[in-house]
Parts: sequence; C-alpha cells; structure tokens
Amino acid sequence: MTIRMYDLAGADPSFRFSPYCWRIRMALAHKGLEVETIPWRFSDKSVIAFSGQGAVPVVCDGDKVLHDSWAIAEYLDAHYADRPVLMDGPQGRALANFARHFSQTVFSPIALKAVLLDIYNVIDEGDRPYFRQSREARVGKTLEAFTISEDEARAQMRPALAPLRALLQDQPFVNGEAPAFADYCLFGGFMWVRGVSAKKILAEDDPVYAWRERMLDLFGGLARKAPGVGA
Ligand SMILES: N[C@@H](CCC(=O)N[C@@H](CS)C(=O)NCC(=O)O)C(=O)O
Repeated sequence: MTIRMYDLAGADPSFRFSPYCWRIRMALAHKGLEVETIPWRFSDKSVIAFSGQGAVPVVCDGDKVLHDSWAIAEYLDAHYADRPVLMDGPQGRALANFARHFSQTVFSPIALKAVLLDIYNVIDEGDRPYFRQSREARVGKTLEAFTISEDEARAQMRPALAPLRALLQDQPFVNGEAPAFADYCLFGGFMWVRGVSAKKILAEDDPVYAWRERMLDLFGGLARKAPGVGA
C-alpha cells in the first residue's frame, strides 16, 4: 500500500515548503518508496487530529500513523531495513542528529529572518490570520519588521555556514561520498527558502551552493522539479 504524507502547502497547492516535510520526501525517495502527498494547510488542524498533534509531516503507512521527521526517519530505517539506509548505525545517527541540530539552531534562525514575510505571502488567505498572529507572538515583532533583506540574509548566512562549507570542500555530501539523512536534514531548510522566496541566500561560488545543486538533482530532480517561488 502506498505511503501517504500530509505535506504543508501554499495557496497554490503545488507549492510545498515545509523543511521537515522535505526531509521526509527525500528520505522516502532514498528508500525507493512511493508516496502520495496530501496538501495540508495550517488551518487544517482537524484533518491531522488523528495523529494526536498539529504539525506536519504526518505519514500513514498502512495502519501505522507517524509524525515528527526524526521519528519518521527512524521508523523508515527500522521498518524498511533491507532498503538503502538513512542513518548507518550509531555513527550515522549521530551525524544526522548533528546535521538536524545545526539546521535548526544555526541555519533556520537566519533563514526565518529572510523568509518570514515571504511565507505569509505564499500561504492561503485562510491561513494568514493564524500565521501572522502566531509568528508575530513568537518573534516579538511584526512580520515586516522582523524580515531582513536578501543582502543581509546572505551576509549573515556566509559565516554561519562556515563548518558546512569546510566539510563540503572535503567531500561531496555531508554524509560522505553519497547523501543520506544528514544531508536531507540540512537540505530541507534550503527547500523551505526555495519554496517561498526569490531571495538568494548563497553566493554561486559557495561550495554549499554546489552541494545544494547536487541535492536538487537527486532522484531524477525530485526537488528541482518541485514548484516554488525560488530557483
Ligand atoms: N519536530 C517536527 C516539527 C514539525 C513542524 O513544526 N512542522 C510545521 C511545518 S514546517 C507545522 O506543521 N507547523 C504547524 C503550525 O505552525 O501550526 C518535525 O521534525 O517534524
């Protein structure tokens, strides 16, 4: 039976921009598993209430219901152990865990400043009051006051990504010679930015940019083919 995934969508249902959902889209492709994605909006809390919480991704595999991208990746490796591995043993898991924390604590705070207003502009009108109210309460400013320019975002991103840049000068992927969940944890963040914003947060001569290009090309260009505001 095909796996189903509730996937955050914009006003245009083909725009999918959740960093956590992208981790799992890439993870499912890595495993060679088919997925039917179901567009989900912030206002559709009742649609995923069966998962016992209110955030996506939510994955249904037969009668198994899963949420939280990290838990889903662990499930996929445990349940589909005969397929390409996402986190290779305790070391692979530790590397991916570092990548997800780096993504969430270093990359995402800068990316959020770059794209918060862009997200507001792509989401469905019905989602906007909730989004503005919840995000302005979280950041303590209006979306407009919080958002920084493209130049500022690139200037802040460059030093923040120094460890990733140094790593990618030594090897093509975060995981080494081939990509795995560590790469998908970081790449999800770049798909978030690409999905909602035309801002270029990386210089084209940045080794991180070259890695992002390689990631966009994986699995027959799965991510590159995804509609979004950015390129
Ligand atoms: N820890 C969760 C985070 C999931 C999450 O925060 N998803 C966002 C979309 S990117 C969401 O559904 N937010 C719902 C809301 O803000 O109401 C994971 O890794 O899956």
